[in-house]
Amino acid sequence: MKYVIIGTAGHVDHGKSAIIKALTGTDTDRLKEEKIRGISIDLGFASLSLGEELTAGIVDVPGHERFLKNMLAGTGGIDLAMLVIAADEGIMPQTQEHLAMLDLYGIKQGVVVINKIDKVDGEWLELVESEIREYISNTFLQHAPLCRVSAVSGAGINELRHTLANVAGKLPARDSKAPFRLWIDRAFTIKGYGVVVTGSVLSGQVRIGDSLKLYPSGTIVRVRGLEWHGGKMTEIIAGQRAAINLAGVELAEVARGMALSAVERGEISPIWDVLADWRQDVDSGVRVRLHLGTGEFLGRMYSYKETSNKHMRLILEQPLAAGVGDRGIIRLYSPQHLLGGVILTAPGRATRRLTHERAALADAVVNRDVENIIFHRMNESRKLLVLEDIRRQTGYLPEKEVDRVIEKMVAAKKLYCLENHYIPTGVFDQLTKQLTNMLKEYHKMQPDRGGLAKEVARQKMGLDDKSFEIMLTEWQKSAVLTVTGGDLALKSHAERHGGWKQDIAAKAEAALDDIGLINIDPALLAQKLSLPPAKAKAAHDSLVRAGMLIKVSDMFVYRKTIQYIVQLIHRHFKENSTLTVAELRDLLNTSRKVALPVIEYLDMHKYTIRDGDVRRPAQKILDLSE
Ligand SMILES: Nc1nc2c(ncn2[C@@H]2O[C@H](COP(=O)(O)OP(=O)(O)OP(=O)(O)O)[C@@H](O)[C@H]2O)c(=O)[nH]1
Ligand SMILES: [Mg+2]
Repeated sequence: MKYVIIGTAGHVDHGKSAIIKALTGTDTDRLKEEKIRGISIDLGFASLSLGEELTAGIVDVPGHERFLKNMLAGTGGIDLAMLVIAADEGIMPQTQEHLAMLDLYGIKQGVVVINKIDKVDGEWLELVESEIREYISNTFLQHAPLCRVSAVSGAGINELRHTLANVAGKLPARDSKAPFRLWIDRAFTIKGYGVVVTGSVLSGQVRIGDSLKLYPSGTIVRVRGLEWHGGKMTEIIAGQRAAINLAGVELAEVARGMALSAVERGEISPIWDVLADWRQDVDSGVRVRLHLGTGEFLGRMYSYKETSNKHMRLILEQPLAAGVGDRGIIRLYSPQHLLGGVILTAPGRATRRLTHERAALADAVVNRDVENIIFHRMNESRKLLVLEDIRRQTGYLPEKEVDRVIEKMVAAKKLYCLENHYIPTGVFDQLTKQLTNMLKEYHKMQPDRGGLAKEVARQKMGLDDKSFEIMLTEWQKSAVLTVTGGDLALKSHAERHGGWKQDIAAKAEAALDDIGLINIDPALLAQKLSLPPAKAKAAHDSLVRAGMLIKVSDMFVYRKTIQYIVQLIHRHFKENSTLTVAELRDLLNTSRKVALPVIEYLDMHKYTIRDGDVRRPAQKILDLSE
């Protein structure tokens, strides 16, 4: 069975609802006020069987200009438009306005219906029909079939049904393999069931028990029950109208204009880049109403500094959850004139310039060019992305298609795959080059340093932690660089520097083995190892990092010297029960200024324990005695 959604359109009172009643028997004007005033105010719904293999869900919209907002909410998700024009009145303002809206929403198929033929004579009818034909000749309805009916007498209704079946039958079915998506057009509670929402399923399918994401809040809800035109279902697919009983949400949290989405789909942002199709001149900064899905969203439109008003940025007052390629209608905030339509190309970025990448991305979105949508989004993000992230950037395109394209891009070396993360090869090569140059420069400036601190490099490159770590692993694997103690070095430098470091350590081993040398600062080291002063600091640092020099207060003491000192005081405690600072000073043949931090170091490391003005042996010394 194929399912399509048909939407009505046309001027107030031209007989949209009457035709739906004649076709389906359903009165779509369900509100009391609609009955009293004799006009449609809100959306109405019906089901129309168009054959054994084809069923249409119908969204009947109001024609009165005051309820245009409702018309726009109903029209966002339709496949096929039925434009109704009363024979006695002909083309009227909302006939024109609705037609423009349908066009901007990207609706491609329609049927034109001349209604109320019982009210006019044949001559008049010919006149009206030719007027209509001329009017639609340069719109998307130029090849649309035209039916003459009377909803009251029933004349032409069967022909209309056949025509609808014919046109709808040729439409490609909505993709039920794509991620699930539905814009909510009604929300209410039913006693004993709880919250129920209705809407047209734009893509994908939903089953009882599924989890869905409610946008824009992001709340995860569960599908407790499903109905299709009043009948209980276990599954509903794209093109059907659905009533969904939801668990995990209160009525106050759901309303028309929100959407239900497959959990891992949809991007949410208050700023979106758009491609606009204007029907009127607009100034940058204009306050607008965006109609998208079933919602109306307030915001402002801004032009990019360097372009015409084709590429624009939409800054909304609330975050909008949408997918790339979504189409919306733009009206002036007040008065609510139609300004034009937009196609969302991507959530906005913090720049007022239109980058080459963004312009190319917009083209790709309009052409539904999956590979280039992926490519340009990834190029600008400079991040490693997992499959989920990439799929999300493709809006509600079918997952299988997206995955296939990614595979193809990896095979063609357009994308590089690192531990299940992806990055455009060009971007990765650029980053490799950037880091290599940065290290080259650093090694030139700091030849005696082991390398550049990892964190400094990461920040300079503007990469997130995770991406940087994964790339580092790759760079180490491919021998671009080495990582030692948190420092990055080019392989050649690391080898040279490693040799030099070993050299220093070996020399230090011999030269520092002297109890007389307690505080070893870079100057003393330079003298002992005969190093030029410029290299002394780096050599000193490397000995500290290697643990050969130990920081004792603001002095640096050779590791072996500390062992000597421990032995000295161990011997001292064999004959004395206490040790004073002055005694240690004499034992070490040094000054009080040196002896004091040493004794504090011994306290801290549990060789000695302080008792008033004297020290007594602590555990580690006592252990030595045994
Ligand atoms: N004579 C005649 N009257 C019709 C015909 N179709 C509709 N009407 C009448 O026209 C009036 C408006 O019809 P609706 O079906 O409510 O018109 P609508 O286009 O749905 O109007 P809105 O939803 O308010 O825009 C009603 O009084 C209908 O009975 C027709 O074919 N012939
Ligand atoms: Mg109506």
